Amino acid sequence: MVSVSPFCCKLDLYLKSTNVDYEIQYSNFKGKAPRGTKPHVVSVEGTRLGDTTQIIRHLVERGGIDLDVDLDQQQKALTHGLKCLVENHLFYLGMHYRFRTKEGDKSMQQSAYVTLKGPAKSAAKIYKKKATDKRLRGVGMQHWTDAELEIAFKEDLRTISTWLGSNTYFHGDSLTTADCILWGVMSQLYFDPAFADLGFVKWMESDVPNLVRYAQMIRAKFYPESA
Ligand SMILES: N[C@@H](CCC(=O)N[C@@H](CS)C(=O)NCC(=O)O)C(=O)O
Repeated sequence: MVSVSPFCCKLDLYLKSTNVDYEIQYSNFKGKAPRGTKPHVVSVEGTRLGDTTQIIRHLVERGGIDLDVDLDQQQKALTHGLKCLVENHLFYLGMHYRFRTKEGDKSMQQSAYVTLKGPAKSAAKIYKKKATDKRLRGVGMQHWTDAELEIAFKEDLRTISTWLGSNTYFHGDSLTTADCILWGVMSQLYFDPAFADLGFVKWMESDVPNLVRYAQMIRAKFYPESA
């Protein structure tokens, strides 16, 4: 996958599907990120922009392709609902599994931390664990039990699966911003080995097979090199 960050994968699919000319630069640190989060972009004029929603809005306002131009009000409202669920709820549950479980830690060792060595690696792990605790505290999830976290995680995925139904893309036959949002999270939940080790991939295959089919379709179409 392009990144272990769902927001980076979301933005990557948006840029790829709207034919923006871009180059990815990886960093373990946030550097000069204007919103303090990854991803951020630097325009050809040197302007730095952060937050995927703001970046996409900025590009559309500057004449970029608006993937949502043909959506009606109800579909736009559903995209907003999906975004809130994915980015303000499911994302935190994913963070829990990635940074607060041994399966998540093992997967990070093999991917994101792979370029770090010795003290830098330990520092990154401690920082991530602390940052995750802080972010989960902010949304009231820090002290949820394992069972509560799992119920919430599965409920989110069942809801998205119901919305998706038998559609090819989230809103039907064409890719829209909703797909960038959904791919962002599915690129992690279905393809990161941590979620297979936690037993969630098996669960997805039996309980939300349309989401699995969807994730495989997006990967085959837009990321054939990793399929
Ligand atoms: N609303 C932001 C959220 C971005 C975000 O939370 N990114 C995470 C990485 S997935 C981040 O940078 N967390 C802070 C950190 O890693 O220190 C967006 O849409 O870009």
